[in-house]
Amino acid sequence: MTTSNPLATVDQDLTGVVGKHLIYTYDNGWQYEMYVRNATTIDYRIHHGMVGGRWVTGQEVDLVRLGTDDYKISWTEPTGTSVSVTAQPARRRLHAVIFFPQWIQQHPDRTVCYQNEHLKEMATYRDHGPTYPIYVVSESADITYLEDCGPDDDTVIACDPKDLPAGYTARTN
Ligand code: FER
Repeated sequence: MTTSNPLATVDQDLTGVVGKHLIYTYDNGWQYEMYVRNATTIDYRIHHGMVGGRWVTGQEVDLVRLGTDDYKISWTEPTGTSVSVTAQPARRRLHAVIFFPQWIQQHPDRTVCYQNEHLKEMATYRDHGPTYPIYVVSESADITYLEDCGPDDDTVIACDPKDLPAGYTARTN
């Protein structure tokens, strides 16, 4: 699908975000890790929060540049959760709106896995619902760790969060 870009006046140079690996903590305490593999794909791990322990590779996203240091990354998960993240890597801030289907608010544990190995199960849960009322989470975050790994590196997000070395998410730079 070709998506029309409503921000055609902003130079769509994505080099300020593609290849970036970030660890961030939302103001509500939820801690996430994202690797922007390329202009259409992210990998991520969730370290703390409602669905802590969940991780995903190769999630397709819509990525646009809103301004010099402002990028919007939006997608819908196989679970039916939709997410829109506005990232400001240079400012080391980020804001997300997460739209959880009702069944995830009721049973968050059902999504805590390496999702890529459970896609059929996720589709069954998603189709069974209930979807509504949607649980909307709107939160800002501080980026506590930021590095440039370059694009399409399979080693950045490659294991379960619980198998990471001690102190992995506590590193700051
Ligand atoms: C994020 C917020 C939410 C994020 C991912 C999600 C990778 C996904 C949530 C889910 O599917 O449960 O910042 O970054």
